[in-house]
Parts: sequence; C-alpha cells; structure tokens
Amino acid sequence: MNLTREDLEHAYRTMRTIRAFEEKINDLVNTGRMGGFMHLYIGEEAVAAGVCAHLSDSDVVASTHRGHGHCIAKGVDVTGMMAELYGRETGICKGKGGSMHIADIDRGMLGANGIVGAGISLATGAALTAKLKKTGGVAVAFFGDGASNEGQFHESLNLASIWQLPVVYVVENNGFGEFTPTEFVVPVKDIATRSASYAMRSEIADGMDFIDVYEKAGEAIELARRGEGPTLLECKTYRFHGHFTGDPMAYRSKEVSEDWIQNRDPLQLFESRVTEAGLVDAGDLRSIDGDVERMIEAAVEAAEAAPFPDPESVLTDVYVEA
Ligand SMILES: Cc1ncc(C[n+]2csc(CCOP(=O)(O)OP(=O)(O)O)c2C)c(N)n1
Repeated sequence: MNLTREDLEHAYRTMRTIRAFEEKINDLVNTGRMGGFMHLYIGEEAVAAGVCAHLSDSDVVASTHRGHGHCIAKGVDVTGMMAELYGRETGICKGKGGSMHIADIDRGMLGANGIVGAGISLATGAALTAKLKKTGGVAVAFFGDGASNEGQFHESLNLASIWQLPVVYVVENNGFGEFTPTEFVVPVKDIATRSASYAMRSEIADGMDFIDVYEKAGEAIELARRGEGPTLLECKTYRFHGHFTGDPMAYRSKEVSEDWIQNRDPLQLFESRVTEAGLVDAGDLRSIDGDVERMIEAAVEAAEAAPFPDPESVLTDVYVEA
C-alpha cells in the first residue's frame, strides 16, 4: 500500500464528510427544513473516495441520482452543495439544479443525473474528447447495478473498447435497483463479467474497503491514462438507507441490513485497519470528525440565510435562452 498518513487522513475526511453531509440532509428532510427527497449514498463512501483519490480537476466524473458522495469526493464545495439542496442562489448551480443535478465543471464533475445510465455515455464521450485532444485526462462513470441493464451501458462499453478510450466504468453494486433485488433482474452473479462481451478488462473490488477500491481503481485509472484502454470495475457495496429518504424498506431483510451496518461499515473498517496498523491515530480521526461537523453546521447556517434565486433568472444558464 503506497498511501501516506496524509493520504489516509484525506481519505477519511472525504468519507466522513459524505457521511456527515448526508446524515444532516436526511435529518433536514425528515424534519421538514429541507424540501424534496434525497437518494442517500451512506454505506457506499469507500467507492467514491477510493476512486476519486486518483483523479485531478482535469479528469472528469459522471454521476447518478445518488451523487452527493461522488461530488464531495471530486472536490465540489460542500457549502455550495448544501445551498444547492436548499434551492438558494448561492448554490453550486445557483439553486436551480438540486440534488440530482449538481455539477461543477471546474472540478471535473459533469453532473449528478436523474436518468439512470445516462452518465455512462457522458463519460464515454468525455473520454473520446480526452483521447482526441490528447489531454491525458481520464473519465470515470459511476452507476448502479440497475443501470448495467440499460442500453447506454452496453453501447458505451462497446465503443470504449473499439476505440480504446481512457475511461473507467465503476459499477456500484449495492444489491438493489429501487425496491428490486439485483438478482431478480441481472442474470449474472458478477456484473464485472459483462465486460467479456466487449473484450474489456474487468476487476471486482470490495466496495466497503477503501484500500481495496483504491488499489484496483488506481490500476484501472493508470492503464486508461497510459492509453491502454478501459476497465469495468465492479464494487460490491450496500446502501444503508432506503432507495430515497422516506422509503420504508419493506423489501429487504432487517437482519441482513443490520449485519452490513454493524459489521461492514466502510468508515469503521477503515478506522480499525489504519489505527491497528499504527498508520493514523484515532485522536486525529476524532479531530477530523470535529472539523467536518463544524463545516456542515456552517454550511446549513449559510444556506438558510441565503436568498432564493431571482425569478427573473429562470431562463439563464439553460440550454436555450429567451
Ligand atoms: C432511464 C430511467 N429509468 C428508470 C428510472 C427510475 N429509477 C430511478 S433510480 C432507479 C434505480 C436505479 O438502480 P441502480 O442503477 O442500481 O442504482 P442505485 O439506486 O441502486 O444506486 C430507477 C429505476 C430513471 N430515473 N431513469
């Protein structure tokens, strides 16, 4: 493992920020302080953190409806994200996008996306751009197991393989598509095996283990950067909350969920591993927890104090201006 203490602390800060940001918005939605509903990424933090640790602002990421974790790991400003969820003018998309449309081109975040599978072809197009312009950049598509049944997945993998594009497809297999267990709708045990149809390299990572994701994503991203083509990286993971805030989760066993939450929490696994190996002190992790908590509280305060966008601005920043 070639991670320094600084890298490990950065990884923990990323995962803790995702967790704290989403625990806060879950609370805000449930108590009526924030509108709408959210798709929470809690439980899957090690995937976004492990992959994005290898990317810079000139690499791009295309996300999903469950996109807060990808945005935070890619460096999108948390205060701007919070204001965006509140629909305020100070939001990262001026309050007009909301949870499923957070984007920040300066950070290489092409956007969360309400259309299942759509980010896969966006990342493929971005990888083609990087290849043609010889930027040395890599594109990453995050998507779920359900999205791997979409035509966009199959068409994109085919083109990426034919053209040897610098792209990594990260399938976050969390065991469910909405309220349907993956095995009801996906006939293969490992989604990674779908890459064989496109003569593409694949890899399976334990999506609850930051280090495993970090190492496997690192190899895939390095190969893509060197012009050696795409990879389909399947990360086996689990979402601790429902499909969206308010989902009663009648479709899944409480015992199984509890087992994942108690025994496979990516933050707890990370902490045990790095503290037992003497790589990071538990006290330093607690101090990160405190920093993150204060940052999230300040973000909520700033968002609630900010104005809503001027109705006059409704036709700006859209594709077709009046
Ligand atoms: C094209 C399209 N079809 C259906 C939906 C409705 N929908 C929203 S999320 C979702 C499930 C997606 O499952 P998966 O890709 O496994 O992602 P997860 O929610 O598990 O992260 C569906 C079917 C949609 N938003 N877009």
